[in-house]
Amino acid sequence: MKIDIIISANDIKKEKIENKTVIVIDMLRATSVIVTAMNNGCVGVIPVLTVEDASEIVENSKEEFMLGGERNALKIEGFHYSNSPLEYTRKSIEGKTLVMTTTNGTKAIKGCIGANNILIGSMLNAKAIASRIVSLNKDVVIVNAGTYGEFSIDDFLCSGYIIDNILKLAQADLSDIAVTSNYIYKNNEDILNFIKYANHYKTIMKLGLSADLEYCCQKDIIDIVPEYKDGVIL
Ligand code: 3SL
Ligand code: MG
Repeated sequence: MKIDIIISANDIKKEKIENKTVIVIDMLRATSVIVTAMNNGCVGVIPVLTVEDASEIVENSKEEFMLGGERNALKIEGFHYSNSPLEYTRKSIEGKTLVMTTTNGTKAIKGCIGANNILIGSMLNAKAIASRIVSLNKDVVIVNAGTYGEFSIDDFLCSGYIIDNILKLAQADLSDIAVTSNYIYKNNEDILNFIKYANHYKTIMKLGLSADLEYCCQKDIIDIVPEYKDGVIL
């Protein structure tokens, strides 16, 4: 099994993900939200690119949807929830379908259409992701959402942790960038302490959302692997 990394949603290339298992990571905060919502009984998450796309789905369906996501890290006007994983409690999301749009995370997920399997990863479910990867036994590309098309320390460190878990279960042939992310994780196992250097960490901190940062940095508190298929994450 080969493991490679793509560093941002803007860098996804069709030929790099075709026939591969893809893990999409936006640990701050979109994929942490999805993993949390699904673990708390959310029926499914429909990722969309724009606020208009989200409104269109809601207007053209009889089904009741919850709307979640962010622009500039803040709740979107008229939406039920922001992009804080702490809002997606069992009480708020159980039995509901979530339509979600975020700046980088949902763009990365939709950009991976064409891959064999599209798994939703985060620190929260890293061990579960590793087990799934080993059982699928296909070449893997870890797609970091990044931040506004740029490399983001947080997603890269999370990739290194997931790789670490895969290597505990199976042998893998790592690309140079995959080796580097694993090396950086190995030397910085305290995630919160290292991602403080990330620009997006500073943005979230400035908004007073330190509880989100602490939550998203926890390792393996959730044992599920959401997967995106045919327009919905289940
Ligand atoms: O860009 C995204 O998808 C978001 O996760 C960013 S934020 O953490 O909600 O600002
Ligand atoms: Mg992010």
